[in-house]
Amino acid sequence: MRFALLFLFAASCFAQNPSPLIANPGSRMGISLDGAWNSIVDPYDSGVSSRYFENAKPKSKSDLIEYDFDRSPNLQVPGDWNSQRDSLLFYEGPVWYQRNFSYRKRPHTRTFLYFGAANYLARVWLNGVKLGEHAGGFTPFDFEVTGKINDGENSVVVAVDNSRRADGVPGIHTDWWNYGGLTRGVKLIEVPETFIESYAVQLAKGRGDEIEGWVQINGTRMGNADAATIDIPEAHLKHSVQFGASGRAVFRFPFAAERWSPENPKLYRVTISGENDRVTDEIGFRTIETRGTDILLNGKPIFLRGVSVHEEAPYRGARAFSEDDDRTLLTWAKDLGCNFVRLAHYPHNEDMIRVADRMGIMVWEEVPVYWELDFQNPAILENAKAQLHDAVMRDQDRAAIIIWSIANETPIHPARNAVLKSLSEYARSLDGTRLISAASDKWREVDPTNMALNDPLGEYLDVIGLNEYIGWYGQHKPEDADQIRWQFAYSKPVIVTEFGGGAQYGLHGDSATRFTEEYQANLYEHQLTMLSRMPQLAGMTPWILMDFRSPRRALAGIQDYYNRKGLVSDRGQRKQAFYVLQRFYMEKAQAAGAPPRK
Ligand code: GCB
Repeated sequence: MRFALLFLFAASCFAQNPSPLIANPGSRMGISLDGAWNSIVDPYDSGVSSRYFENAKPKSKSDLIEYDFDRSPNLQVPGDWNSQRDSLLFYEGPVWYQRNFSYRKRPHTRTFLYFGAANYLARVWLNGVKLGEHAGGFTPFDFEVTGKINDGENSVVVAVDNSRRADGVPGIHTDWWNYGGLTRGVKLIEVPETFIESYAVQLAKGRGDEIEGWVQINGTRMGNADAATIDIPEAHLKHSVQFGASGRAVFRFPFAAERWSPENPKLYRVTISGENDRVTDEIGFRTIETRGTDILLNGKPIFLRGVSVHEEAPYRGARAFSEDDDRTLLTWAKDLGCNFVRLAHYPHNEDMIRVADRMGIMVWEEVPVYWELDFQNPAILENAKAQLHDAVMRDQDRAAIIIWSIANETPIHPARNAVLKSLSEYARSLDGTRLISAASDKWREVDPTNMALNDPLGEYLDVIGLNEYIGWYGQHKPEDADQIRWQFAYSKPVIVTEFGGGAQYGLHGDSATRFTEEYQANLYEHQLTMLSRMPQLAGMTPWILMDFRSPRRALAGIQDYYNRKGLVSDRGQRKQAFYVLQRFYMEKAQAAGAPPRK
């Protein structure tokens, strides 16, 4: 009973909106609502009782209304609020956004209000009527507004609250900036009455010569809809399949695709049509699997030359959101010699994955199941599942994504083990074509030169992620790494998903002095010596490409609220360690016979 009540409470707190999540929104008829929105900062959360959502105006001079969106300052959307106004840099709490827009209704058209992301909790009203709520700061959501939108003038109000919460995912503690706001774009999307909601078109697992997938339609004519057609004109391929009663068409057909790879990021134009709707996408085809301790891309072992990346904008200390930001970060990764990035610690914006697809960079995508969460609370698993679901639905057609990661550095205990087991099973049920992983830092020192990772989570994963900071945190010096050996409880491929140390760009000294570029470069030298001897190593994503804001990093004059473990500063300056890793990756690439493409 107690459990049932808890669950009900949890479900109502984190109710994901019931609206279908429209895939590939960029290909849809859309009206952008980006730009300047009016904003009211509401630290005492009084906006609901004061009915800000009505956007009311005094009707007479004696009317008392204690807010006025029109006279309130603007915030740019997309964008976090923290970097737009000095007084909001550390702000955590609700901020109300409002804007007017005019709309022309069209017959036989359904309209959705689509948000790329809002951190963390968003409550949304259209013309004073509540559309719903969404929890989770990094995944898209939409609301159908077909019967609610006015033909003419409209007002949309969104209360975005980035308060950290014990029942949230992530929870109270993170090592990144809690950027709040409408951090990604907002738009109206128009679709036909019966439309293609989502689809998966990928090479079948273990088969390089067959496409496997499904198309889901949504609408009034689902029961008697026609066939779905998958059309790949360049390959003269057209395949039709009947929709089932639930509006789903499942297919499998032969296709000898030219494979997507970092050396040849080939994308095909694919058109999916059904009923009166059609969607076009650019899709790459590749296989990804493991064999023993190897990761195989298109059937061949590949070493993942990676780096970890936060969704932090180069040059401006803000949440990244634009294709320009994405391209800058991925170009730096490519210059470093990478063929792989770990997009930590939450789903980055959709364009990031599309740019990676085009640039030929493989991607590890992650959900923010990070550090200690309240794993006893059933709401945590439901929330994590919802975020994973929405990330998979958004990105499942991107060849670049090879790994879904379900967690980072979570403490070992039975409730956590059970939650992550469920989450791994859920990930496989959503997408059986990719590898499942998670990063663990729960290794132990067997003796001063032998380290062992024995996290029971390993049983549920295809690939083991190891975070270790030898030479930075703990007693070891960077040089100690030369003697250290690793053993793993599971005979699976290992990616060292984090190692590194802090350095302030331009700070020089000897290699024993913390925060100098020399310290960091020396640490990388010794780490790379150690990792080269790691028997199961299939790749690495050192921490991290670029310095990023973090409220935990207070050391004045050096950190100034930035985590300085970047290989590149937040202004794009390359530290010495960048070149150490670059040399290592160039050698790796040459040994594999595939020099990295520029
Ligand atoms: C970690 C975390 C990462 C931190 C990093 C650090 O283990 O996974 O989010 O930023 O260490 O710099 O301490």
